[in-house]
Amino acid sequence: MTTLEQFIITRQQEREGSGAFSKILRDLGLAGKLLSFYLRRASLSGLLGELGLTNIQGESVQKLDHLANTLLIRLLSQNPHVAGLASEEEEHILPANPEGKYVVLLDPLDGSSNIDTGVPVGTIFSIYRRISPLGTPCSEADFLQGGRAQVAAGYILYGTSTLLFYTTGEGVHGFTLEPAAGEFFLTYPHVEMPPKSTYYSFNDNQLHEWEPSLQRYVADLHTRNRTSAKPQSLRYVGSLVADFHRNLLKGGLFMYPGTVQKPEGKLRLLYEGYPMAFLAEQAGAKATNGRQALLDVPPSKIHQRTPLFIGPAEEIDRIHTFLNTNVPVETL
Ligand code: AHM
Ligand code: MG
Repeated sequence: MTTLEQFIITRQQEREGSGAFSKILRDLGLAGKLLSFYLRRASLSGLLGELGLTNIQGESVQKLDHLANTLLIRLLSQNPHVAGLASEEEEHILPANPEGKYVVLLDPLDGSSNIDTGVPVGTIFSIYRRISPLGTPCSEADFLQGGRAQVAAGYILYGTSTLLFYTTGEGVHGFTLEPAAGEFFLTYPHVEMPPKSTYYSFNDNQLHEWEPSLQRYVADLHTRNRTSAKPQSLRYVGSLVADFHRNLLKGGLFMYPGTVQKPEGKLRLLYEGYPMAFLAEQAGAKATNGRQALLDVPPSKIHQRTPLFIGPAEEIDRIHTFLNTNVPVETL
């Protein structure tokens, strides 16, 4: 049995790393343990419901959103290796330790609409090596390096068990929290997404607002299902971490496209898009904005939004064929 800590330390020794990066991952694991503890008792501890504040995204802040954000920021800003943080819940970047080598981006509690109902939610993280000079306060440019510059990304899923999945560019590895021991154990080494889609996950309440070529793709998906020996099933939780995680293990497409009104979609490029795209590519899958690989989309601001298409290469390529050519209706 390998604990997260042992796994991180072994990898650090192999790379002759300084240990700085490992300590950040360890803190993220600690935050995961604490948040898992609070979430499981939330309805008993008066932690459900709205806080009465609105965040930078214009969304109502839930008490647990606030708790997760505060806990992660406190924990990580005490870490001497963290130069600064950016959070979906914070308007501006938060400089931490000028001597730190890394910056961390967070979606502290993803799936806010599910928080009060006992449905799985998650924490998403992404880590970059700073580009501003050591010894100075970090700058926004450290956070806007683009998806390919991520040195690590991952998520913690608070579901039937608490899982931590991450990548440092050497595959995706998953750990399960054993609450009795208070340790994450390696349970999913080298995760690959199955190449065939078993599931599709999207909220189609705005389908009439999607571009016609994407509506044609959805019609194609249903048509294939009518004739296929193995039709794909709809599964949509409404928590990106949970939806992505299921699709990662079982093979499935997740998409959150833009609409005529909001072509940029809902999800955030830095806090949700890039980290999930890094994990997807490392698991042999694809992630795009419908036009290009998401990791190649240049960022211009920290709270930028993006359409997101993520899943097995075959399914994503099919979507691209629809989006980028005019597939005649009679082929459907
Ligand atoms: P959040 O960060 O405020 O929780 O919003 C992001 C969430 C994702 O987890 C999920 O994929 C999506 O919003 C669901 O949106 P919708 O309710 O429109 O289907
Ligand atoms: Mg989110």
